[in-house]
Parts: sequence; C-alpha cells; structure tokens
Amino acid sequence: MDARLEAIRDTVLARNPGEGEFHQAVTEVFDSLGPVHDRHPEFLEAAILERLCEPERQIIFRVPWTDDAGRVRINRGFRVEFNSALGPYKGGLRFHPSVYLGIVKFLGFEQIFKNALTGMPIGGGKGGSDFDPRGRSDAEVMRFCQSFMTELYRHIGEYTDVPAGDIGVGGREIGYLFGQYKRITNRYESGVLTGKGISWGGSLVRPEATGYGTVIFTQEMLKTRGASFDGQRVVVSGSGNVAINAIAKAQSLGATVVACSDSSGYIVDEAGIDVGLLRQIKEVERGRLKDYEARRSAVSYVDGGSVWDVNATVALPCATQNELDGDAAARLVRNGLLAIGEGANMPSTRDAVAVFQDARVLFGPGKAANAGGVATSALEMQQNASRDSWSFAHTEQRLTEIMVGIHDRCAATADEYGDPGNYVLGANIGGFVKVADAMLAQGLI
Ligand code: NDP
Ligand code: 2IT
Repeated sequence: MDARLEAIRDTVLARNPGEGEFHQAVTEVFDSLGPVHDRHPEFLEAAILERLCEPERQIIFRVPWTDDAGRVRINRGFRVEFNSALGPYKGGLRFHPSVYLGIVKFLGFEQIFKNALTGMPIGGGKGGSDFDPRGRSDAEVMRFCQSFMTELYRHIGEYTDVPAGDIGVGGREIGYLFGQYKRITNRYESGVLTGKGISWGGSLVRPEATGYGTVIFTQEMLKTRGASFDGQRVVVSGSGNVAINAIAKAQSLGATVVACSDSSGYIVDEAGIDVGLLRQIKEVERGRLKDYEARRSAVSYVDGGSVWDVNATVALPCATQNELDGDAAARLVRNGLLAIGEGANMPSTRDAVAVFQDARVLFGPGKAANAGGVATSALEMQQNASRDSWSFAHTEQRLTEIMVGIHDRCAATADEYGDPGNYVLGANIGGFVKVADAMLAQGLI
C-alpha cells in the first residue's frame, strides 16, 4: 500500500477498534488507490479519504418487542448514513445475529463505491439488527419490524435515506416496515423504501436483480476470454434471494449449477439444480436446504463442510462475508476455475482474492458484480418519483445495460491504470473518483 495512504488507514483502524470487517473493507479499497493520489494530489489536500472513512451519521438504538409467548425481547438496531455526495443514503438492512457496528460499517463503506459505479444518484448507507428471524413466526417478525421502524422512521425519507433488504430482510419485512412508516408519518411515501411489493410501489425485476446482475457481470468477464455461461459447471454458495436468482439466470444461459448451500450444509445435484423446487423450499416453506435431498433423486446433501470442495469452472459466492478463504480459493483454482463473480458482499478473504488474481482467474468483486440489486432499487425510486411502473422486459433491459456499463467502466479503468483485467482496481478507482470529485465540488462538509 502507498505509504501516504497507509498512514491514513492506520489512523482509521485505531479510531475504530474491534471492527474487523470494516478494517478489511477499508484496507482493500486503499490498496487500489495509490495511483489515483499520484494523479490527484488535491484529494489528499482535501482529506477526502479521512472524510470518506468517517460516516456522516451513525444511529444505534434499542428495539424492544414481545415474542409469541409474551416475553419481552431486546435487540439492537443500526443505521449508518455513510456518504451523501451522490444522493440520498441508500443501502439495505440486514437482520442476522452476527450484526454489530463493524459489519454495518463495512457494508455501508462498500455501498458508497458500489452505488457510485451504478451511475445512479444514490449515496451510501447500511443498517440492520442482531435480530434473528429464523424460526420466528410472521407475527413476531411483524412486531419486531414495527418496533424497529418506530425509531428508524425519524432518520429516513425519500430525499434523506432509503433502506431496502439484505440478509434476513426480504419482501415480507419491507412490507411490515413500510406499513409502520406510513402509519407513523401519515404519508404514502413510496420512495422511502425499495423492494416493495409489486402492487404497492415495488418494481418488477427487483427481487431477481442482484442474482441476475451478478451473472450478467460474470458473463461480460467471460466474454473477454471468448467464453460464456453456456456449458459452464457452476457452484453457488447460499440459497437465499441472491443465490436462487443467480442459479436461475446462469441456467437460463446454458450453465449447469451443480451445488448450492446454506449455513448448515450443501447439496450436490449433478443434473442441475431444480430452481422451482429450491424456491418452493426456501421462499414458500422457509425450510432448510436439506429438505431438497428427499424431494429429488440423485442428490446428495453434505452436512457441514464447504461447498467450495465441489469442482466448478465458475463460482458465485452469494451467502456472506469471508465465506471463501485462501485454501478454498487454491482448491478451486487447482480444479480448473475460470471465473468468480461475487454476489455477496466481500465473500472472498484477502488471501482468496490474492490467489485468484495470481492465477489470472477472472475475478468480479462484489461492489461491481452485485450492484444490480441496488441499481434496480434506484430504478424503483425512479418509477415511484414519476408514479409509473415499467414492464419486466423494459426493467430487465435497463438492468442489463447498467451491468454491462459497470463491467466496461471497471475494465477501462483497469486499462487506464496499467493493470488490464484487474476488476478490483477498476471498481475501487472508478467508484472512488466519482465520489471524491463530488465531495470536492460540494466543499468541506
Ligand atoms: P438471504 O437472507 O436471502 O440469504 C442468505 C443466504 O446466505 C442463506 O442461504 C443463508 O443461509 C446464507 N448465510 C447467511 N449468513 C451466513 C453465514 N454467516 N454463514 C453461512 N451462510 C450464511 O440474503 P441475500 O441473498 O439477500 O444476501 C446474500 C448476500 O448478498 C449478502 O452478502 C448480501 O449482503 C449480498 N447482497 C444482497 C443484495 C440484495 O439485493 N438482497 C444486494 C447485494 C448484495 P441460512 O439460511 O442457513 O442462514
Ligand atoms: O448490498 C446491497 O447492495 C443491498 N443489499 C441492496 C441495497 C439496496 O438499497 O437495494
């Protein structure tokens, strides 16, 4: 890392103790930005990096609710409004027991650059709670969401901060959150949340967008080597919103997706995963992946273990951060991996990224490859602002153009900075320069 940037990075780490994931995300971005500061000393003079690493506002609040047995439960809620240089804060809410400030800040920090890459007018933010929705009834989830929004509502708005989903937050949760916002504010403010239901202000393609976008981005990378998804053997991690839609899109392009996972284990289905059955189990029944094994022939379920033990030519990590380490990366490379597209945020450890880059495997970092979700959220905001709703085909076409555009800008930026094919460099520099220019123009705020 450039020595000037390393000093700033060390200060950021010292100011934010115990936030390992945030440290990792900052370090990974700073690693790419030395050459930009040679060309733009004005960014250093204006302390752009120091300002970028300090969120504009951080909110932490108590979320009290009662479970079905009438017992009082307390969770912690977060919203980190990181940067509004390009637009209102925009980013998802994550409900998972592992959520703490360091995770929310890593996600919010990544979101700044991701949102800049989309070319849409959205700043960066993220939020969530350590609430665990797993095993909770609909009524419990509703009461939790209502309590969460009873504090959050005063901090958000269509021109201020626009949350959406992430792990543990899908259409059901967005519905309860929107209902409570409307009730408290007495405003039908469609643009305050994205990922809404289609009959009440949502956008077609938003549920599919992250997974589809990841596959579209990866397809563009494959094209640079004269390849495509057709005939690829694909392994996907996770079996949630992003994973399921990545599987569907990859198979529609002629790939065979042979494995996917949840936090308990993974399935191998050499015939290609039956997406209809997977959706039924995960989305309709809210069941576990192991239920898939009994309902389809010639499937094996491996309890525990790593889905990255399964050979693949294309890998799509779509579960969570740091789920793919250096050893798993080395194994995938040894077994003939051609490309990896990150549907999740920061799923590859720094060691894993180094292994992929050394082996010249096509590597699409999350902030570029999974930007289709938030980009389609911005399309939902556009539709809300104009009180319009677009067809599936039109919205998917817009998503495709945005993903191809992100791919091409990352590739062109990597070329410009003398490291062709380095999508990490291209994404970090491309996103950063856009935000830095806007921050300079807007003065010291
Ligand atoms: P879901 O809650 O729909 O699914 C999450 C999946 O990942 C589940 O299969 C879950 O398994 C698994 N998982 C979650 N946490 C862990 C963990 N600690 N260890 C192992 N497996 C885990 O979330 P999404 O599909 O929406 O999100 C997946 C990833 O994509 C996240 O990194 C998210 O930040 C990222 N992302 C999501 C976007 C969106 O639009 N939803 C947009 C861009 C990125 P289990 O059920 O067992 O917990
Ligand atoms: O990580 C992400 O980009 C998301 N979870 C989607 C955010 C959004 O506002 O749609």
